[in-house]
Amino acid sequence: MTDCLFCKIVSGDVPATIVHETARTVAFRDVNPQAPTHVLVIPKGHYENAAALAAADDGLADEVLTAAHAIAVQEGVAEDGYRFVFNTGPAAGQTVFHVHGHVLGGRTMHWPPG
Ligand code: DGP
Repeated sequence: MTDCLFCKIVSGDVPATIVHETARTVAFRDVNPQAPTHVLVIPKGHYENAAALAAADDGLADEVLTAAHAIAVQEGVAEDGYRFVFNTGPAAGQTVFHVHGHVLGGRTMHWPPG
């Protein structure tokens, strides 16, 4: 999608700090980190939200999940624990409508989230 910020990160038109990449996923550091580790994992293809990604039903959602755990290991937060969050829809706080999972770690997380 030409008008999508994260599609522009995939294409290299918008710079980002890439920390992990596979054939169909890419992960980069969040510009406004909420934890010592805050990485966004996305499919390279454009899907509006987690529901659309799940509906793709071609294993891509699994690849995003697998990438998230690989990032947590790479960032050194897997052992202590990390959070993997998809804000899905405006009421949940989604502001960028190219599906992205937040990998958050490196500090104690609280529940319930705000
Ligand atoms: P969400 O609120 O779940 O849609 O999360 C969107 C995230 O995207 C938010 O944590 C900030 C991040 N973000 C927004 N613009 C940019 C950008 O240009 N570069 C990077 N690296 N992250 C961005």
